[in-house]
Amino acid sequence: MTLFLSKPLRFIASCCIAVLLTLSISRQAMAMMDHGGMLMDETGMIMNANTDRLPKDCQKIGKDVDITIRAGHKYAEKFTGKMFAFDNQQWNVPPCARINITFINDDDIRHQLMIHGLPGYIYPQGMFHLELNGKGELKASLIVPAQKKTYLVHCELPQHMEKGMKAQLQVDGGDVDLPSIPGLTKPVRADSYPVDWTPSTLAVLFVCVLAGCLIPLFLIRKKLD
Ligand SMILES: [Cu+2]
Repeated sequence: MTLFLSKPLRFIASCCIAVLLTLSISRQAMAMMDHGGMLMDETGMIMNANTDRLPKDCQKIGKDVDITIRAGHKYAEKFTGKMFAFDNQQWNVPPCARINITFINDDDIRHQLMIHGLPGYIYPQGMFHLELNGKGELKASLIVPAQKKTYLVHCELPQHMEKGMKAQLQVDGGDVDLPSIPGLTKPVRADSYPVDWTPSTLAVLFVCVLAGCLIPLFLIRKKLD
């Protein structure tokens, strides 16, 4: 259409298009902006990121620690009976560390990285939360207190923690080891599948063992004949 417009009109039209495009981009950026400590768009979410607010027991930032945490089903392959996992199950940082996390989801499904037990006066509900709706990457930071403590790290989607997405973040070596961390700690109550040995189950076992011995012998003899 601009081909049929005069030069000044074409200039004005171009300016209008540029303004509209800028407004559109700004609106997308607005969607990514802070909504009460939460950054969100269609790919994921960052909640309670903190790069500069010091916990009460820290005079200054102890150290900048860069950590990459990957999530996905392939990291659970080494754990019997697990379906999802993080690539590591434990991280240790010094007191007052500013942890710069790169969170990568290698799966096509949603995964979260949640850290619990942080001071509520900086992190509402004591929580730091990253979430990716599918494959992707997020970067965000948090500052941990000086206190020697172990924080729960997990994915809170239904059954994801039970199926392996559980880990721990220890500050200054941590105060405890959390239970049920794949490859690291034992569960509080291990699954148990006891066999109820009744006369009938013993009889079934006896028949199975007998059949297992006699059938090969019978087949070998038939082959020899
Ligand atoms: Cu998950």
